[in-house]
Amino acid sequence: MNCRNANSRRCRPRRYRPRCYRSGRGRQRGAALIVAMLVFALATTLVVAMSSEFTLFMKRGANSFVASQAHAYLRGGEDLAKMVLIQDEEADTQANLQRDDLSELWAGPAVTYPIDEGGFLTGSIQDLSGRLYINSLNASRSSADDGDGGQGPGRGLAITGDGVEAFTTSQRRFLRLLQSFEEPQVSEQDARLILEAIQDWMDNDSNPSDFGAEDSYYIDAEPSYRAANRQFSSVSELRMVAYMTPELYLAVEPYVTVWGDGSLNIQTAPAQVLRTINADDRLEPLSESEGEALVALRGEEGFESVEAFLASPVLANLTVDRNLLSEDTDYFLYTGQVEVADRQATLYSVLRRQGGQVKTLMRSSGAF
Ligand SMILES: [Ca+2]
Ligand SMILES: [Ca+2]
Repeated sequence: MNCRNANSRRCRPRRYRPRCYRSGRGRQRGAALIVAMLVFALATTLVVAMSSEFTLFMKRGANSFVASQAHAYLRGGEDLAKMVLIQDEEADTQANLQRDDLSELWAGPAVTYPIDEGGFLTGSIQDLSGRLYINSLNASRSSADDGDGGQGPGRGLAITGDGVEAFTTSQRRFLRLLQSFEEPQVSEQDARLILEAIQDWMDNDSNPSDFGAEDSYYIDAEPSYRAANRQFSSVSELRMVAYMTPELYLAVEPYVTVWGDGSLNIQTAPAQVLRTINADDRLEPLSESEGEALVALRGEEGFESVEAFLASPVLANLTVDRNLLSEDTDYFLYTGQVEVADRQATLYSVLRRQGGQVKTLMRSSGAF
């Protein structure tokens, strides 16, 4: 190069350029990479979130479908139970004998049906009149023992310390049931307290009886609550009543009901309930062996009649109130269980049979 003119542009020394200035393109490429990574991360997050949402949506849909399918099977089982009960009523009418005992088809063991999708449907029927009806426990003697099933408006008596005659037939049977368990053991005095608390729970005032319990008692509970001041709508309400321990509730629950008219079907009642039928002047239950003897005497075919039941060796020498004893029923419990897609569901249906029809009074997957 000819550099005769030092000022010539060509002859000027090159300017020093900072190194970082020289790598400007590299910086831009780095920034672009970071942006690309951010976009990728964002997109990945969105895809994962959408995938989770979609999976959740699919699971919800599948759960809803399986639940609907399970419910449809259970309702089908309930319809089948109604058909069986209507057939029984027709057979009773033809035989001119209104009677419901454990030899009849409806009372048979649970039948299990396989279902197409895999899994099963099973169902059974129980007589709710084989249990003690607790919604008559609030009735006074004047309204309960005149044959109205204890559903009169009368307030129960203040009973703690009263004699046996103060109690209605239903109340005596309930007091005996409370005392009939090997575990937990309940004394007659404690049984009276529980009965009194039940009466306060059901009556329409907030004035506690001598040993009962009203709002003033339950307000101290954690969380606090109030007495219902109405009849029980579910046996599970008993858990809320004063002095009813969880252990005693579990013992009592299989033998009581809120459905019925107060009559007790001697043909279907289990031994524990039959033990509540004792001499009128006794508040203690029959012994365990006496209860088992009554079940053995009943056999598969049942007692010939209520009179034959009262004349049985266990009861023959006792004065027992014939009132509220029956050998037929209008109230049944259908229990259905189904398994679909490895998921199980249960349905309890309270059924009332009357005049050639069976109506569903309540459906529940839990307490009834
Ligand atoms: Ca029948
Ligand atoms: Ca009350």
